[in-house]
Amino acid sequence: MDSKDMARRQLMRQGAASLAGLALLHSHLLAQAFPARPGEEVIPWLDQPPPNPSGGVVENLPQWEELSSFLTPNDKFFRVAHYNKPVIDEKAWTLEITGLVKQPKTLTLPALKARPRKEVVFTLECSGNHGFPWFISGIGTAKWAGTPLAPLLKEAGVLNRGMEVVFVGRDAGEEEVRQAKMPQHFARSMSLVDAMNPNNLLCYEMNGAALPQPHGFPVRLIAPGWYGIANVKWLKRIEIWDTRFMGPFMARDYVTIPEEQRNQETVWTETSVGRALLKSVPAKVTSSSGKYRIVGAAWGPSVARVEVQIDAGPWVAATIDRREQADFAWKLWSLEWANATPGEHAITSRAVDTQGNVQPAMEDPRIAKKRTY
Ligand SMILES: Nc1nc2c(c(=O)[nH]1)N[C@H]1C(S)=C(S)[C@@H](COP(=O)(O)O)O[C@H]1N2
Ligand SMILES: [Mo]
Repeated sequence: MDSKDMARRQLMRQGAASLAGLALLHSHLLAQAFPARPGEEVIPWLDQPPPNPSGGVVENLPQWEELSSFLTPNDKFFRVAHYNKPVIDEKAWTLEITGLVKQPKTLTLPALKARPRKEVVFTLECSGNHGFPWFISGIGTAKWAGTPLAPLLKEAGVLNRGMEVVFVGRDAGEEEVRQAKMPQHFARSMSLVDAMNPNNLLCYEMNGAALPQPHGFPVRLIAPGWYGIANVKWLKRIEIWDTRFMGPFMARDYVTIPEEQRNQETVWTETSVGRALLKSVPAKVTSSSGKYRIVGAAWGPSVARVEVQIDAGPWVAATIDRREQADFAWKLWSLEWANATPGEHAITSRAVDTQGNVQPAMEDPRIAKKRTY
């Protein structure tokens, strides 16, 4: 992909008159304190992404310039659906827990809601985000609520040989494997150990509202720390298996293949998309009474700090907003841009984790040599 997607170009012109000519986005958002401030103007990026060509698979991508709150409102949250988008009658809906269990279960929505409730603030990113020039905002943060998965699996009594937990959605499409065509439900799996993680929720609420239909109504898996693909929507069945599950979203479409040099040898390793990685973006530049500010987000495991580079200048530490934080949520950051000059500028951010690992640049072989997005 193009490095411009990370180093956003930014046009600045001298004087309030010409600034007024630039688009002012969503002025109703300006009332909020952070990351938007009263009276400030948002200066749109020059390198806007091209139109979304995905034909309804990826929908509702926000513009980064709209970022104005720690939680993403439901109607601004991106959506991905690979098959159909089932509209499910909650009264007829049940969730089955089946396969290698002593006590198979069939749960209704009221039965799930009667169980202990837990909330998690989790930033959900599609692993394809930043894999295409048009796909740079496939990420959002919500407060998800539901009931923990692990106690239900315990009650069902997973048999000793059970090692894989397969989450099956109600949505389905036709798949072809070696000339054999078959309808398949959307499905993803996790090892039993990963599935038993106490953070995983059978989620029925998003930001205080019933889980919206496009996000998986009535119930989806929320697996904090995992890429979007693991968070199966429109849940229908949970199956316990004694072999690895190899569906298309495990072993075909959502795989990562980096090319590595090991001594004199070139090696390609293929793994299934799993846990979120360290990333950041500059989201927007604002101006207020002649002062410029850069606001962005950083996410992935244990972000410690964020640094920003303007054009070819030095890397400067941004300030992380510590008011709203959660283990599995993005961190919002900002940087006052002193001595901003008129003209076009490139702004790049990088996150650094608590171990000192630095988010790789687009030119880094770890990114540049990936054979998949
Ligand atoms: N049943 C089902 N679940 C699914 C998908 C899907 O197509 N069907 N898409 C996955 C992908 S690729 C992503 S990125 C997330 C997106 O979640 P959202 O639509 O709530 O943003 O849902 C995941 N869960
Ligand atoms: Mo995704």
